[in-house]
Amino acid sequence: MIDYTEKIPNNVDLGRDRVLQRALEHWQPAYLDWWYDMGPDESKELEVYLRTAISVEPDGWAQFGYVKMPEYRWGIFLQPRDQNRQVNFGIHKGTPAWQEVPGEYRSTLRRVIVTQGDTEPASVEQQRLLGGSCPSLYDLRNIFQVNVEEGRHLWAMVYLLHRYFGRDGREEAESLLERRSGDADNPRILGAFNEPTPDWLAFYMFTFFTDRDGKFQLCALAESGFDPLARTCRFMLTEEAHHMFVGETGVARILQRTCEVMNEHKVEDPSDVRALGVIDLQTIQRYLNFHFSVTIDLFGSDASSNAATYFTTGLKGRYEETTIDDDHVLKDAEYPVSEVSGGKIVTRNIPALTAINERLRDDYIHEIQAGVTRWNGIIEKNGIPFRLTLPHKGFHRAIGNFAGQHISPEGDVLSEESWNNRRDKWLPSAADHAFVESLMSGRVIEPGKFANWIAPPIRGINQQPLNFEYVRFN
Ligand code: BYC
Ligand code: FE
Ligand code: FE
Repeated sequence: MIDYTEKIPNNVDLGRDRVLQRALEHWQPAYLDWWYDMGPDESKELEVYLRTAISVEPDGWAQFGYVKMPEYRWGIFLQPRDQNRQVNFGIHKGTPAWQEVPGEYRSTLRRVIVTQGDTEPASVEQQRLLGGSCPSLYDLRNIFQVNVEEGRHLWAMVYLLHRYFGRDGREEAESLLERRSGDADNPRILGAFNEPTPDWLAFYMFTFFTDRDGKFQLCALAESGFDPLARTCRFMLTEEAHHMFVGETGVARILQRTCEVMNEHKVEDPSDVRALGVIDLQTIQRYLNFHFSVTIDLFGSDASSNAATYFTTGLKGRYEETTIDDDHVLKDAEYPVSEVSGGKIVTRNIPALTAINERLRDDYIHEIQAGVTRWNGIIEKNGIPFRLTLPHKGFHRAIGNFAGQHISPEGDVLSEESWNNRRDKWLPSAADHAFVESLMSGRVIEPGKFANWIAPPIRGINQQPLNFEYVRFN
């Protein structure tokens, strides 16, 4: 059970470790300063209908109620410990899971935890201005829910840094509050977390695509032989599901609304669609291309000795490691990866250990494809002959084998010039952004009302009606 009488709610018996508790209580005001500075703009006084974790059990962990966000009870919640848990892969397979950090893996593990932790506040920074253009109170509440939970994910990593990494850990925890998304001098660590999230279509795409990278990375870390990391990530995954729900249904509602308007007015041409105040399907496809490509970069290089080390040493597993039917050591196994050779994309096998990143990316793409198919179901149901497609994996990549190549969404290898000539057909242009922003120039905050460019959701939050006052402006 979670102790809410403590200054920092937790289920790790924080009160018994005074030194750690004091260190975290020292970090807490710095965190709040960061939240005031970089959290949702002009949100301090709003009362938001949020869920808060009250138990770490999978069923009924949450309680709903109005909270001012700076008063949200950010805490430290780990899945309960399994006394018999073992390291399930790599060279230490079969030995008891580690309760302390093995000395020889200290810096590698710290780096992985810092990289994970860095993405959490980055996403809050990326989204901080979106409240000013929300399409409804329901959506405003959802983005705030996502933001407070990303804040909690930062707490989750900071706890590990403070508890297990001593002074270096404390310094890293401070740096996590100092880097800034998109900052020229002190940016966030990974590429996608320095991209702007300028509008709500970008936000829904981000929570569908990029929060799902979060899911897959957390799943891989939830296999870790370092048990506190595994237990932390398991609980974070219960929060992640809602973020991806917000993204998938957000895009679905935009598609639904666009299709309705296209049918009602019998228009197909993107400029006619835009003239009716909804987002044309071609622009949605371009946003999809952008978010998919920058997100699959987050999985790292196709062939990565770092990834091989993480796996071999038991620090980071594969997606659903324990259900995979193989030896979990992968000494002689191979895995196919693609690259450009002689002006064509070719596939060849490399050692499975170095292809761990690629395998996780493929697992991710498989799940993404299922979501895109569900989106297409909406367009199909509306009788419109248009389908969204995932671009080729090599399209618009900055990391791995395809970095520096010019690959079309269909997977053709192009010259730089010919790629540049078609860029605006494939990725959102300045004009696309200007159009989407023009639709979202104001916010809709009357209970039960929705902006013209998005359909209402099927149901409200926690069985509340759609015209519920999800956010109170006092
Ligand atoms: N941008 O050997 P490689 C989430 C660097 S999202 C910039 O392939 P590795 C969330 C790399 O650091 C989940 N740099 O890398 C979502 C390395 O640098 P060095 C976040 C990049 O280590 C939404 C070099 O390139 N969690 O939670 O195998 C909202 C060589 O690369 C990038 C994690 O990522 C990039 N995209 O793999 C809120 C889990 N990619 O050594 C939250 C922790 C690579 O040359 N991170 N580089 O200096 C990891 O496991 C690994 O760091 C990565 C990279 C999989 C990301
Ligand atoms: Fe997160
Ligand atoms: Fe998330």
